[in-house]
Amino acid sequence: MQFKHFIDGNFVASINGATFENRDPVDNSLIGTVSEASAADVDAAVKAAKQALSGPWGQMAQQQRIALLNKVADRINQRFEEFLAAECRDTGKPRSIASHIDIPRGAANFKAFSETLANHPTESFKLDTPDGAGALNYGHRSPKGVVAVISPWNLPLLLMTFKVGPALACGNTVVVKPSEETPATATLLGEVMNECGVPAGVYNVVHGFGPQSAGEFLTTHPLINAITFTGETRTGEVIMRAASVGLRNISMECGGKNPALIFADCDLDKAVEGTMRSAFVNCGQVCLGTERVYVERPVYDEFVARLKADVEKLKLGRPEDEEANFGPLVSLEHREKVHSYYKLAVEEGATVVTGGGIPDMGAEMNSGAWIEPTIWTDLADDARVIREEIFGPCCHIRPFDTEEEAIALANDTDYGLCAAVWTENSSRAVRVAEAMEVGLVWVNSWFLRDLRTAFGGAKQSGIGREGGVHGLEFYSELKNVCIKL
Ligand code: NAD
Ligand code: 6OD
Repeated sequence: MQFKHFIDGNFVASINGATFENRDPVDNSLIGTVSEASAADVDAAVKAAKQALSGPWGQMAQQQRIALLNKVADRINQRFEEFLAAECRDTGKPRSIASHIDIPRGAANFKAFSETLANHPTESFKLDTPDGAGALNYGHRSPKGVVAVISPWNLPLLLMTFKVGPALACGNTVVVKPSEETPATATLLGEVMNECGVPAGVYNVVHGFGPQSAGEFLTTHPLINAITFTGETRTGEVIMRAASVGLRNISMECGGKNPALIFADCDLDKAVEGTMRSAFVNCGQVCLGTERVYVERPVYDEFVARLKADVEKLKLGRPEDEEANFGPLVSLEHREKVHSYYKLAVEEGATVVTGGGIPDMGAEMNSGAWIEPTIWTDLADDARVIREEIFGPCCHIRPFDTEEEAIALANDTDYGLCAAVWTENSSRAVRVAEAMEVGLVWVNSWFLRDLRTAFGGAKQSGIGREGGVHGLEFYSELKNVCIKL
């Protein structure tokens, strides 16, 4: 297979012919080659996006634009199987996960943000003036212009469309730089855009890496008006520096080291099930995933034993294996990083409750990026494994004795993306939720997402909020018009 850039409505190879390999994380076999954008390719994409702003897209009435985006959502659903196969091949994730989360949400992102925009009122204020006639103020939103979308590999279509949906709904044009690990669904979306009649240049894709490659060329391009990024905090810092030139707007969704707080008064069945999902779904590669679990002492032993038992029931296997609910990590490189933390945990004095190594997957899959789901206990609060984001299928469990202690432990981190609180006491639920220094809190649930709500992180987990009307704030320029009557 060959994954080309999608520029101005056409699939094109790099001007200099450069490519890189794309490998299947299940067995490290070659999926295909991907064009690697040079500065000239990125320039062509950005200029196409700029040009499209003054073409039919720029003239289109909001209702027409919204109708087109609804068509895009429908077309993703019609080509569901192709998107599903592409996403599973790139990431190795079980079909059962991608078919319930990644692809439906990839389509829903186009509908939800169109609806939000269509139903969002603009503000208006009548002002008294000394002559008694008054003045009318009203808010008018226009697109920001060309938006650079830099996305990661863990939920490729979902996280990319979470940004492309509102960007296009607001009338912008986009240049997307998907992760080098997962080029397929962003490319396939180019076909869908053409099939739906989205004008050329509105949606562009350039492939490549970060530094001195497509990511850097895109974020430093002077015609980019805003940059929306999802990925690691350290990458976010680099992109912020690039955005500071020309004072371009940024939206940053970055890393996390998210806590779960399990109180003795919770429904333990639900807490175990929810923590299982939050720590291990998608092989732990979810920014909202739980890596630190704090359990009130009376239920600590039982919780650890039950989570261990459930983890040991996970079935590792290929995406198409219907029994499998646990795939490989995204790449051998990421496996190396996660495995280094497994070794570090032991050096730092952890008790390995389960897992901790690389599983034997048999001759056909042993060259893939497999890793065991892992639970630790007994680490000190300042251990690196407790403080640094691992982004793998692992968590550390620690007991606590009081609500105050649990809150202090949960907040003792540089990150602030989300927290999960498990308690049947509603007063405690509100108290603890409001004390969490994060952008999102779930009480007695996890990753229960309503697209109309704000999404984003506190502290080093990000800057700004997207989702619902909050996305409109970032993706449009609000102008106040004052009319003297
Ligand atoms: P990453 O930061 O390595 O890469 C993300 C994207 O940035 C990729 O497309 C990459 O090519 C690009 N990039 C890298 N360096 C760049 C540079 N110098 N200039 C421009 N672009 C550059 O992240 P990843 O490994 O793909 O994803 C995992 C990380 O993403 C984790 O830290 C995870 O927590 C985070 N994440 C956060 C959220 C969220 O919503 N907060 C969601 C998913 C993932
Ligand atoms: O559900 C969402 O809207 C969202 N942005 C999820 C992010 C998951 C991170 O891996």
